[in-house]
Amino acid sequence: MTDTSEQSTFDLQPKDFGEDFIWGVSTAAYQIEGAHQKHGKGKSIWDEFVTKKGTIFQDQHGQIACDFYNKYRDDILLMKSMNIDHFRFSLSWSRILPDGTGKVNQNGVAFYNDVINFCLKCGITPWVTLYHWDLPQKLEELGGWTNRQILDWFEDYVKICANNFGDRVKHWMVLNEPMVFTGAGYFLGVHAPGKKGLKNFIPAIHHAVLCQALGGKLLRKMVPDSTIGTTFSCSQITARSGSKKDLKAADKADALLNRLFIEPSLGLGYPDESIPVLRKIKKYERPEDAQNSIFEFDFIGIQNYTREVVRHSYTVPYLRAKIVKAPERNVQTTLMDWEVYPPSIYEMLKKFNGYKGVKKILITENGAAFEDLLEEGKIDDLERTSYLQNYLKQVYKASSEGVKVSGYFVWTFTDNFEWAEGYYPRFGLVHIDFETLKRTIKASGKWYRSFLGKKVSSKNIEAKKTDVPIG
Ligand code: GCO
Repeated sequence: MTDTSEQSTFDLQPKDFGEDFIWGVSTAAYQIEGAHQKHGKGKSIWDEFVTKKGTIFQDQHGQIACDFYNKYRDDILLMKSMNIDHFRFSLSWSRILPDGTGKVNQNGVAFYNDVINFCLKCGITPWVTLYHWDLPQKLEELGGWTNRQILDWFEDYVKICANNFGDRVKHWMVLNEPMVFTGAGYFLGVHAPGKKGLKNFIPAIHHAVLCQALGGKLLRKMVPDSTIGTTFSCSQITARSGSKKDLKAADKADALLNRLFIEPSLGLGYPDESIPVLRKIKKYERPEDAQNSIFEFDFIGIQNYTREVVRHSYTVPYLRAKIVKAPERNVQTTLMDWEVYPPSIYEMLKKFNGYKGVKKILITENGAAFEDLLEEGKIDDLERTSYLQNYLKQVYKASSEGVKVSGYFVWTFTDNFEWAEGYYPRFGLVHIDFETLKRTIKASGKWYRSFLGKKVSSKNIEAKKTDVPIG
C-alpha cells in the first residue's frame, strides 16, 4: 500500500527542533562491516549463527555485508556529502578481543581508530555503541549472557574501549536494545545464539541489566567528559479491544517490550507486578544487585519503528498476550510487516520523558524497509521519505510540547544485513547492490541531504576541538 499523500505538506526545518539538535544515521558492526575473519578478528555469535542452515533468510550471512571494513572512508565521505555530521556505529567485541577476554587484537583497535579519526577529520561526530548483539563466540560457549561471569568479561571489554577510544569518542551507548537480544536470542531462539526458554531468558535479562549499569559507571569514570546513554527498542501498545482481558494483555506486553530494561536502571526494579514470572529473576539476584542496576544515564536512546496491537490469549504461556500482526489488520506496512504508525514515536517520547530519572532522549533509530526499485540508476523510494517525514512531524510535536528530545538518527545509512531477514528488507538511505557493492543515494537520502542542508549553523564542537592529523 503506498501512501505519499502527506509528502508535500512537510515544511519543517532542522532549526525547528532547536539549534543543538543532533541529526545523524545509525549502523551496527555485524550488519555492515564484513571482513569476518580479517586481521585477527575472532568469531562472534552471529558469525556462528549464520552458518546454521535455515536460520537466516536464504541462508545469507554478514561475512562481506557492505564491506564497510574496507570501504569505511568512502562511506564516511558519502555521509559527509549528505550533510550528515553524527554517525552512530557499534564496535565488534570479537574484533577487539577475539576470545572475548584476554589478549587484545591490535588490528581491531587500529581499525576503529581509523574509523573514528576519519570521522573527526571529516567533521563527523562518532557515537559509539559498545554492544550491538555480536557477543564473542568463545564467551557464548561459556554460557554467554546466561553466565554471571559476563559482568567480568564486559568490564574488561568496556575498559579496553574506553582506554583506546575515550580520548576522541565523547558519546557512548552501552547496549543496543537489550530486550531484543535477550528475547530473540535467549528466549525465542530466532537470533544468535539461538537459545530458547525461560531458563536462558531470565538470567540473560538480569545480567544485561547489570552490564548496562556497569558499562555506564565505567565510562563515567574513565571518560568523564563524555555523554553516556543506552538504547531501548519501544513500541506503543494498543489493546485490541476495551475488554478487561485485552487491556491486561496490553499492560503485560508494555511491561515486557517497553519497561523491562529501563525501570531497573532508574531504581524502579523489574515490572513483575505486571509479569509475575519475572520474579524468577530473584534466583539470580545478589543483595547488592538492585543498587548495582542503577545508573544515571545522560541520555536514553529510544528506537521506534511501529506500534503493536495486543490481545489476550490463553495459549501463550506466562504472558497470556499475543500480538495481532499488522498484515491481519489491513493497515499500511513495511517489508518487515510492521505497521506504519507515526504517532507511536510521539507516544514513546512522552512515555520515556515521563520517567523522573530520564534527563534527555535521543531517537537513536527510526526508519523503514520498503521494496526499493533501482530503475535507470535511481531509487524513487517515496514511501521511505514519507515515512521519515511523518515520524519527524511527531517528534516535532513532542518536542514542541516540552519533551526533552535532542536528537534523531535514521536507521540506517546504507542497506545492510537485517539479521534473520538477511538482505531482503532494505532500510538504507543509500542503496547497495550486494553483487558489486555499488552505493547509490536513494531519493530519501537526497531528501535527508537537502533537509540537513538547511541547518543554520553546522556545529561540530568536538570535531573542531580535536586535533586530528590529516592523511
Ligand atoms: C534493531 C537494531 C537494528 C535493526 C533495525 C531494523 O533495532 O533491531 O538496532 O540492528 O536492524 O532495528 O530492524
